[in-house]
Amino acid sequence: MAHAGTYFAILVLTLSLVGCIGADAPAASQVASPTINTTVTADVFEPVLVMATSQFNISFADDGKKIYTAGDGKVVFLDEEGNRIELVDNFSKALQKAFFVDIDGERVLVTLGGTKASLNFFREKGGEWVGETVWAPDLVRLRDAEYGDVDGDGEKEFVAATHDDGGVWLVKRVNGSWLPEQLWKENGTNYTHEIELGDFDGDGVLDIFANPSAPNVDVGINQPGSVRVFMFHNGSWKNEALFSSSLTHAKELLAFDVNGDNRSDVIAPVEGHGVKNESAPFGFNLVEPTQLLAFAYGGRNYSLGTASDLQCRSLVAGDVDGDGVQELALGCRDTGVYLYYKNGSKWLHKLIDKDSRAAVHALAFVDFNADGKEELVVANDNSDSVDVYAFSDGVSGGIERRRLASMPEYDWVWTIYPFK
Ligand SMILES: [Ca+2]
Ligand SMILES: [Ca+2]
Ligand SMILES: [Ca+2]
Ligand SMILES: [Ca+2]
Repeated sequence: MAHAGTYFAILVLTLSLVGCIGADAPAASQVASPTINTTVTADVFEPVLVMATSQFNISFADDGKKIYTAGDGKVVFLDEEGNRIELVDNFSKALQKAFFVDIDGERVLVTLGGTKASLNFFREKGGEWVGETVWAPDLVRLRDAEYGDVDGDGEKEFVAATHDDGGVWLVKRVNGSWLPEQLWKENGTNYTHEIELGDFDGDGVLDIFANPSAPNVDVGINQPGSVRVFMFHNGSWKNEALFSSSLTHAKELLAFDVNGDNRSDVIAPVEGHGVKNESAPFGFNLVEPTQLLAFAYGGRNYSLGTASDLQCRSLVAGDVDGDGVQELALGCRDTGVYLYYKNGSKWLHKLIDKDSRAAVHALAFVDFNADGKEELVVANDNSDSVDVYAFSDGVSGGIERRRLASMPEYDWVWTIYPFK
């Protein structure tokens, strides 16, 4: 990781956001001017995690009621001891995602704006970090994006989800500019929450999974939605609904080969339904639990089990015991974090921490000590911490939790990725 240390020594020096190319480039006054905060005291900072967060500033009304005001969006880099460097982006108040991609052999940090829709790149150039906003449509929230070749022309593109218009977009590079093309649009109030890429039909080209829904409503209240797959065949886009309901929806998707046929399926934690009851735990009587459903090519569907929670909005895959078979971790709002694992052909699950709580409950699998067994990183926004869970003896063995870092009160972590 010596290289990463160098990398961040440089990052601390300077960071400026310049240049805007492509369609819908923002006006100069909209360009971000990120600043750096650091708590790092060591000479070399070797990050292991990159997180996208949104910060809320709290004030109080005359009647004592808390008023939440969105502060700056932040990219937070953490090392193994919980030291951090923060990249503060005042362009968008809530960063929805921060992740690294390889563009022409260059490692680029990509961020998504959640209060002013924007797709931003950060690159190291001649010892300085330079930012570039490549797409800033006249929309509020860019909720998710993935990077891959979904039309089989040999060039990767971004596939983005917007809350506005329930949109699914391609942002393709044409003659050096990143140009948007809208693949899906719903009525102006609908949201698309998540993009995943996987080869659904097995033709060797990545396909797009997305989940448009009616706009967000209160916890436990019905919100219709669908899970769709978009496939590029013979020069044109086709899409179909794999799941559709007038009662419920899923905020999260994961591309994953559930049935082992080497085609990517898509897993959706379809949200539960509750009735408000102030004296019940978490304020609800659960009527329908969250269901972990998987959809495969050819109309085959699978149930991986349920979670006794209204909403579970983070799902990741990793190998906790190093046997080459991936397990799944699911972060739920009120009841904790669950591990789903295969036992023969059956999926079983267990609750690994009933006290971890968060609306987003961002998760990541990371192999901290490179022993082939992945640890689970959990953003517990309720206790303002980032925690690491190690599985000492496989899926049925003990679980050790350690607190990696404390987070500011009222910050939300939206995504966590390994730095590598
Ligand atoms: Ca392409
Ligand atoms: Ca395909
Ligand atoms: Ca499959
Ligand atoms: Ca495993």
